[in-house]
Amino acid sequence: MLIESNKITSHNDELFKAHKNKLVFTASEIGETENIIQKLIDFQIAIPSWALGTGGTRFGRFPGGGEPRSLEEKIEDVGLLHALNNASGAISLHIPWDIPTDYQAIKVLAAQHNLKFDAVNSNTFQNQVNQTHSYKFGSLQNVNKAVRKQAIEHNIEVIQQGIALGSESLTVWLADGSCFPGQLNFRKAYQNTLESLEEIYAALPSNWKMFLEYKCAEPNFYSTTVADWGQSYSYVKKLGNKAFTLVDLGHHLPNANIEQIVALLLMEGKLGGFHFNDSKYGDDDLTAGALKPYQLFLIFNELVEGMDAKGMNHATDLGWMIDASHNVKDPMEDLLQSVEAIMIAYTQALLVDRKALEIAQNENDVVRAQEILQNAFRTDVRALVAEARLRSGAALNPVGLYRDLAIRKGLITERGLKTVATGL
Ligand code: AOS
Ligand code: ZN
Ligand code: ZN
Ligand code: ZN
Repeated sequence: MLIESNKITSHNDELFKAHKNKLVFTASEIGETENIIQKLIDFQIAIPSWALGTGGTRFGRFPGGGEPRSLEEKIEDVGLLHALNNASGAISLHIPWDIPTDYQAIKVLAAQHNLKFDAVNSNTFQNQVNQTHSYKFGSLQNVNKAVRKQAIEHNIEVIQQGIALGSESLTVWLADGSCFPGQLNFRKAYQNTLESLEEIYAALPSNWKMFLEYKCAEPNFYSTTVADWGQSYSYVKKLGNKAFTLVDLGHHLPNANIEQIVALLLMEGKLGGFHFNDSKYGDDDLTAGALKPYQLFLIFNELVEGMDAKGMNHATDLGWMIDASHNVKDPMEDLLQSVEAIMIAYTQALLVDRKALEIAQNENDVVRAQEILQNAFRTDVRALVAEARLRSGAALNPVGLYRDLAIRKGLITERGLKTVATGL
């Protein structure tokens, strides 16, 4: 299924007048907008291949139909999202869920949709068919060397797959840990994991990055071997300058100050990228910005400040990705909403008056500092985000157009009602 460009044009024509009025008003409030709009046009957020099917919980799954049945169809879905918002120009694959049969054809298909291949993800949290050893008691940490070897080889295989596709980073998320006190020698689990990661790291091409994602709990509920940013940092610091920490917003203990974590990792040159989502309890993987838009803004505030201080390119120097999927929404609409929330938070962070904030901080003017941040956060920047889409040929209202074109209905007609996306 493809969206014809005249459909986007007539959608935009219909909304144009109201949009222009709003844009003029926004510009009158904030002044210079051209710089911001260009930054928004450049900013792309990768879509994880596993988010295109309905998520689920361990209690049930309620698929909505028309889900992608193959890697090709996942690429087509991300292509649809990108056509609607021009901000989802990359797909992140999970191996072995997404192994291509024909690499050249897959690359051509992705290019037709203007998509790049973002980080490739390894999977040592599930046993795969025909696998010799089980990951029941962990993978890279395992007390059994043969299990570790199998997991290392899998990661190296994922790098090879990524090279073939033109990806330039590997994300490692480990479910490794323990469920009960006494089950694991923490120090030995750490050492085994480090040695395993070193072998994987040695297989990285020189232009590649390795992201080590941390997570406080789940599926192990007593300890996790890469449980928090400090632990991830301690590994990536030892591994070398191609290794970085990946922050998944849902992987922290309640009330963690994620923006401070982000600021310090960035300062240390060890922040690699993000998995955006939102949560109330744990790794809920809800739509980004659905619950805590102010937190999302505060994170971007640190990112913009820290990246600018280092002269980094906002669009390319960190890995931006969504990691969310849910049970009750159309996954495509959910992803459009996440991208929109991320773009809004980024735009608001660009509005922060840095000079005034610095003065307020140096004068210990707490009230002024808060007002500066909240003024930016409370500015309605949606017209700027929409303008960036308009200028790049995407839709002024992506979810609206998705619904008007009945895209889900079209996908169900094409693929059937009872489809199960490969993967989770
Ligand atoms: C797991 O909780 C992590 O967030 C992973 O990044 C990701 O969700 C997983 O690799 C997909 O199965
Ligand atoms: Zn994640
Ligand atoms: Zn997660
Ligand atoms: Zn998550």
